[in-house]
Amino acid sequence: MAEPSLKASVPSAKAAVAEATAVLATEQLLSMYRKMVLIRRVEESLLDLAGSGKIGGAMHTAIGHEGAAVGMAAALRPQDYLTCTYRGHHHSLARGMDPRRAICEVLGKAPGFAKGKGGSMHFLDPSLGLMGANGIVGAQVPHAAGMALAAKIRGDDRVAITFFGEGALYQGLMHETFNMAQKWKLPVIFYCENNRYSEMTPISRTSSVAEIHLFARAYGMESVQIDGNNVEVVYETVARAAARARAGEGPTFIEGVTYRLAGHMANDLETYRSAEEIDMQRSYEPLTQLQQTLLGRGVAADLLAQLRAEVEQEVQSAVEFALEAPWPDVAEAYTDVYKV
Ligand SMILES: Cc1ncc(C[n+]2csc(CCOP(=O)(O)OP(=O)(O)O)c2C)c(N)n1
Repeated sequence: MAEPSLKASVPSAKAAVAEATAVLATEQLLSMYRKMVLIRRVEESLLDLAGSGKIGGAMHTAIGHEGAAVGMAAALRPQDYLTCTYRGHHHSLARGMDPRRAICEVLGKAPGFAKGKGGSMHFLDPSLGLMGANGIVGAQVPHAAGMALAAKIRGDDRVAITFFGEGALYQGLMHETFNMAQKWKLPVIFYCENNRYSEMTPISRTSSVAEIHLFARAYGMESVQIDGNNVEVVYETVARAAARARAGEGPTFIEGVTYRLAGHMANDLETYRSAEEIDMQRSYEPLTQLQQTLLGRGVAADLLAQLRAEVEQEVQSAVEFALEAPWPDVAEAYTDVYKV
């Protein structure tokens, strides 16, 4: 089976959201670009730290997925719920997590948002609507549906969005969730970041359908495949899905086709794909696409370079802060721990 081509998906995505929101102002796009550069540089720095042995445990980056996170954050309200996978740094940073506290958390340092006890795979901050990343493939999806059910019962017009990879679609609990979410018309958005690999296995070897958003149609759910690397398309599609959810029209399944430019996890040897394949994807990746859009709108290349330099400084100082930050007190091992 052929893998979905990012290029081929673009026209259908544009058509699918034709009636959606107004075109984003250049100022908004610049602020999205800044966020995407920030996420990219934080994750590249984390990979460097992992390479030098400073990070314990597994760490998954989302380099190449920034369009999904930043488009989502711009389209939703700050109080809307979000759940995601172990690959969740980008969603959290896009929703406004302080990079210093994020890096501290990954390093296991005390100023981390979970006092360094959650680490890379358990990002959360309820004050930002981040209700938890999850290391169990698919587990965060019914959680989001539950939050959507709670919002519906309370009648407070909050929406829940949940991110997952295409590999999660073969878990039974996903399908149980899709069925009930559609039946109960829950205000939830199912966003699949289809990066075309589940760990080291390409989608051509795992999926029985070429366009995986079609799984949702079996439950009568509205679904669409989009270019997940185009932040404007992501923004428009999520905004439209959120408007449907708030209007009581139920869930939407979005398949955002993307590509993971780094390994499945830090120190992945990447023996399962070629350097040519990765290089070919660089012309479609989210930062390249948005940069082209901004230059096309007459934004000066110097302004973009200045913005990148500012972000560089911010990330470097966040890394220094985290490296110098204290470790948690030993007594912390006994706090926030529950037994049943
Ligand atoms: C229930 C469960 N089974 C297996 C694993 C091991 N595992 C971790 S990541 C992963 C691949 C998931 O691929 P995908 O859903 O496409 O997400 P991606 O990692 O590409 O973002 C697997 C099988 C797990 N964490 N949980």
